[in-house]
Amino acid sequence: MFEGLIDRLQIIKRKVLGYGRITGQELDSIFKDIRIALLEADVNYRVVKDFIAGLSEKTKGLELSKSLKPGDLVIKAVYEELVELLGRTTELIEFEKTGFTVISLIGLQGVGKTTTAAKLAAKYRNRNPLLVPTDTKRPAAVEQLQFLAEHANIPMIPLDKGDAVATVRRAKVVAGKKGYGVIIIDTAGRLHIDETLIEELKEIHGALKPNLRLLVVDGMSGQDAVNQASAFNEKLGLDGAILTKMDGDARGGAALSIVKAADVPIYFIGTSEKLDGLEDFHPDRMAQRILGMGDVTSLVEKVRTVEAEIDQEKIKKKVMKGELNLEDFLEQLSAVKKLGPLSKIAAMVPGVKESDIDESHFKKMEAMINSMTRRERLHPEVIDGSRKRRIAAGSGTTVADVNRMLKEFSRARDMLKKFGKGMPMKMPFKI
Ligand SMILES: Nc1nc2c(ncn2[C@@H]2O[C@H](COP(=O)(O)OP(=O)(O)OP(=O)(O)O)[C@@H](O)[C@H]2O)c(=O)[nH]1
Ligand SMILES: [Mg+2]
Repeated sequence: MFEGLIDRLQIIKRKVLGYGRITGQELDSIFKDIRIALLEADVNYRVVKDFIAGLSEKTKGLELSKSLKPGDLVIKAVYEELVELLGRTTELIEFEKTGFTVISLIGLQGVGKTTTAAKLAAKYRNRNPLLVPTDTKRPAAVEQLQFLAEHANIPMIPLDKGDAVATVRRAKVVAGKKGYGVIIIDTAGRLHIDETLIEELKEIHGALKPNLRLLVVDGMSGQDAVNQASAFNEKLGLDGAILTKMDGDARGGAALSIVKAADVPIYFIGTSEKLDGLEDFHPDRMAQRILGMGDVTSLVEKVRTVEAEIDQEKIKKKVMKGELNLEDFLEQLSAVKKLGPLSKIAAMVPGVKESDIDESHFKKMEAMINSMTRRERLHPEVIDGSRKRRIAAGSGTTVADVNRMLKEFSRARDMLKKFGKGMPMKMPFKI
């Protein structure tokens, strides 16, 4: 997967890490190399343009840190842009808590819909899946799904009177009666996206509304994947994509373009013809793979640690000037949360019992701050009555909760300012 791109980026990486100093001239040459590498991997040119713009933005303040080599910072920036390009976070299927979750697999001919339907069913075997064929044109299509279903030992509903819509209606009834947890619809493919295909899919989706409409695309199809995704997205509305045949010589274009250019997140990748050849898609791990595993992970960690120290210094200064805002607080909260449950951490402090800590209090605060606009976080004084009502509604709290939180916040900020000098950074709220 992505061999050509990986090789090229390795060469660029070595060059970048070798620089003792990086000025505008070196950066321009690095950007040029990266641009070529991405274009050769068949990444969409607009995506490449935005990638370089993002990179250039991220590398502006390079001279800021003295404890890091400039090359480290550039590679970390490339890594972060790559993660961004691939969708940033891992997409997880949100299964219905009661009843069934419907997943519809759509896509052009031969991209791997039927194979992926069986793979998905096998992956979520413990959720009691049911496979549903809807390809009425090609008799072999149903046989293929039947064969895979038997092989995987997953139930499949037969085609109802050769009618796709009747079949999904029946699947709905059967699933309700027998308690199937996931309905996976395998749809018919076409050589091109035409009106009959779209109408057929609309009818199927009208009869059984999918929780997830996933486009299956051939990972080797490069930028064409973007065209397919944009067209299907516009006509049917997509929730995500599955990229198949990534075990082949996919250059990277499809995976690296589809999220940004077609606004479709990647849920899974197909990595073999076999039933277990379906992997969750992790943007960060994929970016590590593309940039050359191991060393990139430790490099990024190192840069992040130094940057976190710099941030802490900044926060301390803000505290002393009484300039702490709710955005800083939210950042602190998430940083602490990464360490584990707050109650466990606080319990390490002598004299504090685990039961003294009210986790829900922090969760509430986080929800409230998350429901604020950036302006409100930076300048809490603009939060008036109607903003408070909106924040309360958005975070599932009450206006009284918002008032309490704001009051606690300003009291803590003022106190910290008074006593801040020489004091270590503490949670600005009582626990
Ligand atoms: N190597 C590899 N082959 C795959 C993968 N996914 C599917 N295939 C193969 O691709 C071919 C087509 O797969 P199908 O599942 O029949 O594709 P389809 O989209 O259902 O095709 P139609 O129903 O004709 O539109 C088969 O030979 C599969 O074995 C994958 O992730 N890796
Ligand atoms: Mg098929």
